[in-house]
Amino acid sequence: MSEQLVYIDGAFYPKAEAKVSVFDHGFLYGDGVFEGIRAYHGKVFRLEPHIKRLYESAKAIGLIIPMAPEEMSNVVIESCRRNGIANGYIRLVVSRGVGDLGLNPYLCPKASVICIAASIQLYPAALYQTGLDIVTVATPRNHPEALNPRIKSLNYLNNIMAKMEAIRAGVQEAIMLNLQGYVAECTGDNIFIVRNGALITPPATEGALEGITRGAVIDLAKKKGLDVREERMSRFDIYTCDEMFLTGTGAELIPVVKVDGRQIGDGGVGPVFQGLLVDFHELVKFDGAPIPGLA
Ligand code: PXG
Repeated sequence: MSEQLVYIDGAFYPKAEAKVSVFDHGFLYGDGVFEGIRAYHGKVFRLEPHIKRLYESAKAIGLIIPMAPEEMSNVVIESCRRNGIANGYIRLVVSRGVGDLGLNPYLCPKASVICIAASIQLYPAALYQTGLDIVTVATPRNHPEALNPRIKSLNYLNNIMAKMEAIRAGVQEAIMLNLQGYVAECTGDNIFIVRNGALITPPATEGALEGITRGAVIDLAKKKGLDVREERMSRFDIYTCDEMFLTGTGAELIPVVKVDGRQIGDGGVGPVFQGLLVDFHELVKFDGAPIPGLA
């Protein structure tokens, strides 16, 4: 295949020339928002909700995106088309843009839009069969009034610190609690448990991003007739649940079999998870915005 092309502010550049300024406030301050999106079978999965979340994140931080949502959708589709990405990962970034060496975002005249269409593999394939062993970490999820976790901002230090704690503890992922001590989410994934037959996930108000994969799983579970609840969750609920799994664009759906050294359920990958995984793989076959020539 020819060289990867990256979209930056209206034009496509070969990977080696795809550069942004060191004065961009996305780089200097983590001032910006982003989306991680998947393409499956020549279609961009749930593109519209991703674009909606991007614009909401931007609005929440007072960032004006210099194009309409429809145009942004076309940037994503065109990035996939030009790079021949039928199955892959798209990173869409809107940064505050170039400014000076001060915090003031009002001195950045124009936000920058960047789109990278590539591939991703987050966890080794074997972990999807055996399940993850994870821990709760001491780093709490950001307070919503400091930096709301519903904003998918370029400032991921809160999650990165938690991820470091997990890795130093010898596992791959971390459960982050909110400041009240209730379960929020993992560093880049939402949390689901199956408890007494119900599928439960913490509500966004407990400090979780409203994940697109989470939304898809909720839709699929409701279609199956499962009792789905967005409910405050404590570690007790996790320790005593029957099944647990994580959802995210990168990870998709991945089972969890051990938390804080405690076996979850019977220690195996559960039937509710397995059913939803099959449904998810079916869903991505048709649910998406077609990429011309690849769909
Ligand atoms: N919570 C957080 C904090 C996230 O960053 C999710 C939940 C899941 O949301 P989606 O919409 O993806 O279902 C995310 C998303 C990576 C990577 O490289 C991380 C995400 C997405 C794609 C790649 O670690 N996080």
